[in-house]
Amino acid sequence: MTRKPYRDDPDWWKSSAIYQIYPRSFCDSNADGIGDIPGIISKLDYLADLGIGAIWLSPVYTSPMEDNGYDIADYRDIAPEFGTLADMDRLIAAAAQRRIGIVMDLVVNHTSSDHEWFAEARSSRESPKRDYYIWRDPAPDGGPPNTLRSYFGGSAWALDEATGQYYLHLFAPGQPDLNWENPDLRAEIYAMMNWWLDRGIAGFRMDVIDLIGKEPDRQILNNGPRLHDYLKEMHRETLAGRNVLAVGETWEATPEMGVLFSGRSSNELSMVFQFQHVTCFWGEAGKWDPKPFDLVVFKKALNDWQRALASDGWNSLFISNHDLPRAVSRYGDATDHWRESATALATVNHLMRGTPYVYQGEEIGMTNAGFTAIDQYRDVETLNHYEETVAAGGDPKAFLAGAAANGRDNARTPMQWTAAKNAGFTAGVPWIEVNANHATINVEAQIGDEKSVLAHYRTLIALRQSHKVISLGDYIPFLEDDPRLFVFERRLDDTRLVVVCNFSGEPTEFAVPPDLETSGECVVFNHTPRDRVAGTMHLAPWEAFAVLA
Ligand code: TEU
Ligand code: CA
Repeated sequence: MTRKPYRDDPDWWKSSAIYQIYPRSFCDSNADGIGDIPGIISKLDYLADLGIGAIWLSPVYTSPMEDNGYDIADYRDIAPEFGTLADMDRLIAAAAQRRIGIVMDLVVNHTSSDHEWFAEARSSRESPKRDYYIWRDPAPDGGPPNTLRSYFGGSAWALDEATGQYYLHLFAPGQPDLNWENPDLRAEIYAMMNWWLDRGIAGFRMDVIDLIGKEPDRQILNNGPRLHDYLKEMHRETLAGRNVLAVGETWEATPEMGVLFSGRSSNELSMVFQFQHVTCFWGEAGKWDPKPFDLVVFKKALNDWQRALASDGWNSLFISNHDLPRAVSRYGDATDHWRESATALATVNHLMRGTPYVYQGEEIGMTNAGFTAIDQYRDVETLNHYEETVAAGGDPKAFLAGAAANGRDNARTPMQWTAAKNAGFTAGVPWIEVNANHATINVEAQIGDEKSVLAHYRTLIALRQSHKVISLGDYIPFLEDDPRLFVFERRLDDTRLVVVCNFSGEPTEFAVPPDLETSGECVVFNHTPRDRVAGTMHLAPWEAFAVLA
């Protein structure tokens, strides 16, 4: 096997898979019911064996945890429930020994209201830090300055009674938005980023980064006029000359914008997380109102990004994260074809062009939480919207159905390590319920099983490292209007990789287009190994395979 790419290669992230850890739910070392950094260190051999090149660590900084750490009170220290700065240094070093980088979550659209900047800013209108945040006078009737809504429900403006002005919070009231127009604020953020980079981290995942150029008076939030100026400045001041990965979370990015963020001469980001393949299945009332899955719509979203970034720019490939439902529940069939659909989804996701991300537990096919009552939920977004819905006379049952499909806690139940009590996640009482199906879906049950979901992920990750056609080859979609088949080809010089997947629970006939016919080596499969793609093929439910020629 080729040596795993690492930070001695500037493009290491093009042939690596990145593993996302949601620390609160990964592994608890001290029985307080909350996952922590020593717990992560204890699982590094598991992650090394999976073959990943880096860990994206959701926030571990000091925080009152109103939004599980996405509300940061001190960017340069660690929340006590997660550990200490010394633990963090140990994690960086222990990961580096295994050629695994640590990518920190950078949450700089907002801080916690407990951050010292905000305490100073709200102390008086004359405070030198006042302008680090976004303040407006009340409307003539004393109400909020405009109708902007928070993503977590309610007005996006909160009144600070002492100083008589409103501050902007696009998320919870405890998450005041920073004012990126202030150059001193920007300099403080870059200094903090360099402080972390100098500690040896491998890069940043940048939370809602497309919001930092907002113009709240004009109700412009995403992709504000100065966004790209800020990102270029940030790159110059922090990332330039270091072989680090920078991935921006951009909910509103279109494929054209993807090139602006990640193109060679942009000097902004390595890549962005785009969400068109997620939001295309949200209804009129948004995520609480899910639409049924439609493969043609799904392929169009993904294929459009593949096409737009074919010669410049770079894609992130992901089907789940800590804000989304579990992939096998959302896109697959967790009931009747659990293993087949989990492996099929992984096959297409990992074999496209870009950098694949694996969200903790995805590699063992973890499923949605299955919560039916509001008191099972912990997520601020879900709880706030529930209250808002009920207060407005909405139907709580309908809301709970939406939350069961798309609520963020689906991804936040504890990692399922074993069949034992609490899934081996904690010896204490977990902060959120463990999914009952840990009795059958867990790491221990899959670790020695060649047919497991886990083994399939290991194979896919290794293939990317050893075959340039996967990391760098062109992407050519086939049968784009077919409602069941997800088929594409990758090509690099004379090497071809043909990827075929039956995205349905029915046996399906596949009439191979003549220009796709090939024979070679079956490098990955979830049903039967196939070395020929030709004629009319009969695919089993959720069958997926790839042939290298
Ligand atoms: O998420 C941004 C975001 O807008 C969505 O996740 C949002 O929470 C919702 O699902 C859309 O309806 C990022 C983080 O990933 C998330 O965990 C944080 O809560 C949020 O930013 C605030 O920092
Ligand atoms: Ca703990």
